[in-house]
Amino acid sequence: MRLLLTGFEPFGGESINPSQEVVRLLAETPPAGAEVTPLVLPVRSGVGLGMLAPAFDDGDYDAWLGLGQAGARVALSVERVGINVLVDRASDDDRDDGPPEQAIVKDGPAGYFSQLPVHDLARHISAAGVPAVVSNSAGTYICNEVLYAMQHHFALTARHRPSGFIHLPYLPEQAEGKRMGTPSMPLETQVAGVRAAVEYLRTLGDGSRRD
Ligand code: PCA
Repeated sequence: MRLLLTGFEPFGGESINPSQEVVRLLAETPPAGAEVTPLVLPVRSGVGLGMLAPAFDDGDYDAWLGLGQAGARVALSVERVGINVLVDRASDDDRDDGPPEQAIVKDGPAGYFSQLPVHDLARHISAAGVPAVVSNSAGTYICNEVLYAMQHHFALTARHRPSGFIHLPYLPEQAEGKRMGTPSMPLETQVAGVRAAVEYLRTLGDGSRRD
């Protein structure tokens, strides 16, 4: 299985993003039977359709797994759905009705499910000893955008690819200095969890890739 594994650059004043570290480490020592190509994306709108989808097509990968940081989470969160909403947090537009929001794809479907069996995947990660849950919201920022954008891209071309998204907790060094009780998870544990996820994707087999 040839997997495109993506993470994100640090954002929101952080100097590290767990997804970037996990992607790097897993690409260095991938699980047997998986060829892992790492790609670290900038945290800005438009990156899903503008950068990630073309990179996937260029490499003609069998599968895509996106990773990103979700600081409030206590476990690896296997995302069920991407919705057609983008809230531009980077905007400094100080409006009474909150930050401006827009559709990711104008007149696009309201949402797309991940093309992964999310419960089985979360169970598989948990069985490897790493806390994992199914999440019903990937938020309304760039991680949600790339999940939506990739499924839209596959839908337009009627392709089935094992593809989905996992949110990762903060690393311990990120939680330090934040509000007491801010959850975090050591990097080795996060890597073990994503390794289990990649192994699970591999067991889905090449037969799950359909054009
Ligand atoms: N997390 C953000 C964007 C990049 C990242 O790592 C999110 O959850 O949308």
